[in-house]
Amino acid sequence: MHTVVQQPSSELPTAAPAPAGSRPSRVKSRLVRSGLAAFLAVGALVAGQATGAQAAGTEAAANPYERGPAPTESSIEASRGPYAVSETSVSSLSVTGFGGGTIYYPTSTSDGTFGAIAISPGYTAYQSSIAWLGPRLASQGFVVFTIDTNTTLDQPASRGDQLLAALDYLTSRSTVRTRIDSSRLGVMGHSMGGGGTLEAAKDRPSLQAAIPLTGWNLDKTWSEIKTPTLIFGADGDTIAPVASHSEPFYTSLPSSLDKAYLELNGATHFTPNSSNTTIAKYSISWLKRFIDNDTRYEQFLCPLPRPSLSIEEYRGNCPHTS
Ligand code: 856
Repeated sequence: MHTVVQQPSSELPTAAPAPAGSRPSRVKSRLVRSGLAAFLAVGALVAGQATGAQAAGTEAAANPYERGPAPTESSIEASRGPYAVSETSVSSLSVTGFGGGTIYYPTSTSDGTFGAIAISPGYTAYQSSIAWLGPRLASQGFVVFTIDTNTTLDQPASRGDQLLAALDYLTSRSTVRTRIDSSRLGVMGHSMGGGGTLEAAKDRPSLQAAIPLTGWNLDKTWSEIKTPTLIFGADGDTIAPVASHSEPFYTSLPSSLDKAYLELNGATHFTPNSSNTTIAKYSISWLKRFIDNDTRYEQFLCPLPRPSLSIEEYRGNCPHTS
């Protein structure tokens, strides 16, 4: 059973899409070359001269992908963010390449387009097992697609393909496609879905963020990945022990890549199956930083979080400021 809280209207206005092929991490350099940037720079110059508040030519370009108010520790720990969320169910009978799912999205069309994320459940599991992430992340300003897989026994490589098929459906055919910036996409998944998250990132380097949650994969080497990746492990995981899964995954990622490893304290393989403030807080920060290029969230990622009641260990190389 599904509830359509609100169907989006395709007639409602949306913001102009991002320039084709643009990547948030390269926003500044691209803008500098563009006519739009020249216009903005002249505007900034004139404004600076008029007010005397800004030296000529030094105004930074605003981030066109920033959504929502400035974050605080409590805003990223809260059970809901600033955006009201609607949802719509996608039948498995209406799609190919994955098993359908539920799309959670900000109800408002006043803030332009949003980045989007597909999330896969684990072996033998359904979208219900990761459903808490739908409204939790969408309310912060993302379109979130929690999917079912074709069969619950599908392996990580297949789950990776299915995450990509779900993103393609989301951006090309779904009822919310006009609300999405198709250049700003990410993937997440639990267990074998986390293994699939790594597979998807390897196969599609244009993805802007990847987050495996207690990921499971027989392949331990991911040096080909170009996508900023945050790996969650759990200290008490006996199904995907960190020593043979999340830790080697993290270590194998290139040191030149924006990457991080967060080992949850007092946690099990199934901790990502219920609402978890630590998973939400750092996932939101990572998605905002790399899908929205929103450096306001860097404060939660750098300096690296210290061990705490919820964090057994954190490793990372800190986002390189654009
Ligand atoms: C929830 C992944 C040999 O591999 C396993 O036993 C195994 C078991 C479960 C999962 C998984 O995805 O669990 C998530 O169903 C591997």
